[in-house]
Amino acid sequence: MNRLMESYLRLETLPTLFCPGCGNGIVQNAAIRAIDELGIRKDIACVSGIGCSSWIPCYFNMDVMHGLHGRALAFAQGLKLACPDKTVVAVCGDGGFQMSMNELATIRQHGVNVKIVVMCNGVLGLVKELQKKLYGGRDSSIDLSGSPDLSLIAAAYGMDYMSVGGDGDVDVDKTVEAMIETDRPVLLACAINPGEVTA
Ligand SMILES: Cc1ncc(C[n+]2csc(CCOP(=O)(O)OP(=O)(O)O)c2C)c(N)n1
Ligand SMILES: [Mg+2]
Repeated sequence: MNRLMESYLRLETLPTLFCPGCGNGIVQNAAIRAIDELGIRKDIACVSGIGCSSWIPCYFNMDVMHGLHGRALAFAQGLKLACPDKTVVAVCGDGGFQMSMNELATIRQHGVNVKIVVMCNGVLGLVKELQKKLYGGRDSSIDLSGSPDLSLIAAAYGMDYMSVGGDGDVDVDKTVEAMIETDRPVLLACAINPGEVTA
């Protein structure tokens, strides 16, 4: 692990629970590089819900909060209203995000400048992982293939939209940086993989 990652991660919490090849680590590392590049470690706070991707900020050695499944957007707004000088980022799984998409209306109505990262692996990842480990891989009710196009959801709520991972042509670090620097609410969709559970 390089020095930058060592200084930003809570080493006692490692290794991460991410499955090999899932992509959560790629976005996590890009976020660390972007935060370091912008010099905003003390000015940023990350809020998450429950799920594999919701662990992304939990490994950060800075202001973070691990919330409840589907509640990251609500907590992020409360935090932003209480601490307007903070850059507030909500990290959501695609399952958790869809449990509270209605929060986008509140964000719009009150002009709450939060950044939303949605990790799109197309499944309820943590549940899939448990089913694989405990129930011999018999998947049940974890498929999110009916999910909506998040660019249209963002547009419907008048929110800026960014994406990474879809065409492999986007610089993840620069996109995360651009999301943080934009002075409006942003929805960043990260296309990732379900990953391969090893244990
Ligand atoms: C209110 C509530 N419902 C269900 C669960 C069980 N649960 C834990 S993680 C999870 C799925 C998370 O999926 P997603 O948000 O897509 O994140 P991922 O694990 O794929 O990154 C579920 C349903 C829970 N913890 N709380
Ligand atoms: Mg998911």
